Amino acid sequence: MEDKKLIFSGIQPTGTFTLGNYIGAVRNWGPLQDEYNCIYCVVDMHAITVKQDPVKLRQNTMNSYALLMACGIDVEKSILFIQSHVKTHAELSWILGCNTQFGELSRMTQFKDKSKKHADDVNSGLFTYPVLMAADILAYNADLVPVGVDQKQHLELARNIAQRFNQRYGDFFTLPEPYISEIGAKVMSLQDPTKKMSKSDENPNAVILILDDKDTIIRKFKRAVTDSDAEVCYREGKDGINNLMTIYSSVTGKDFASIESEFSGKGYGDFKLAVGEAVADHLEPVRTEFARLIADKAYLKKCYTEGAEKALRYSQRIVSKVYRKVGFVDRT
Ligand code: ATP
Ligand code: LTN
Repeated sequence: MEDKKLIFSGIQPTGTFTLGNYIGAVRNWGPLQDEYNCIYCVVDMHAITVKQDPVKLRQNTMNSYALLMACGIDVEKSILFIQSHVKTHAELSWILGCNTQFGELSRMTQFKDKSKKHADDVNSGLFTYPVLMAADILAYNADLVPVGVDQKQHLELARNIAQRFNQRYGDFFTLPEPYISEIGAKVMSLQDPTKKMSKSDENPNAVILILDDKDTIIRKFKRAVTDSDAEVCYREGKDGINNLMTIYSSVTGKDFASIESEFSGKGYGDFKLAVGEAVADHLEPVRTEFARLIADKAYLKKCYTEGAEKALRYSQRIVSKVYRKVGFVDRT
């Protein structure tokens, strides 16, 4: 790999990607490939921190892999792989876990939220989830991690773990920086615009899936919760409209001022329809490319096998050095 900064990011195969995953994270990953060395990963090991049906998990993992490619990740330019194929992540996770405090993990808001939501299964994997995430990143000594704003706290923890390791064993890990887009870092639910749009939302109308067809997308936007005045403008308290404006801006490239003038004197109905059409048109090529890729399982397999080999080769060098640093005896 050339001497460029290294990007690492991952996404869980917990379902089809939402418009939030797309705008906040995945759509930004493709354009980074020319400027940086990029490593991207479908984090199936993270997904099993909440109950998964094995058949669906396997399907969702394949779909997620193909979706990342359909969203512009080029396996010739980047390393794209499935987390469970690369054993170094779990190995490093154990060592990092021994350098992470119980108190630090207890403060993670995602853990608090998810343990409330899955109260019947507050397993230790859910608790140590951020340690595995730190291992994903540090196994490659990544410089930058493009994510939505909800992952910022996990990244700060990854930096703290790296820093602690460096203090204890001597400077080794790069401290990773979050890379968060200015617009669309938190796309909100269409049914409750104070809540993040999430793959695991039970209400299908709250979420746009990037494989939804045009009619579905338009119907969901038409039903989006807004407010009782009728002015399309970005203002505090207008969470629903602010969210729609953010979405519209990020798929059309128009700024808020031009969106406001485009819809001045028009009602919310016209605006919602325009947002729905713009999103559906924007996602059309992703849907088409996904259908092509998912039909070619042999090609996908070749891609993820090669991706895993490259990722293992890369991370093995780093994790072997970590083993030596902590005092494990060389096997050979
Ligand atoms: P789940 O509901 O299963 O927790 P999720 O929809 O939150 O899943 P993740 O796989 O946890 O998705 O996240 C993948 C990436 O998408 C992360 O970088 C995350 O920050 C980003 N992301 C998730 N939801 C949003 C959102 N609503 N707006 C912006 N970015 C988001
Ligand atoms: N926790 C992340 C997914 C994730 C990730 C990573 C993101 C797992 N490992 C490493 C960036 C870097 C989430 O999106 N929920």
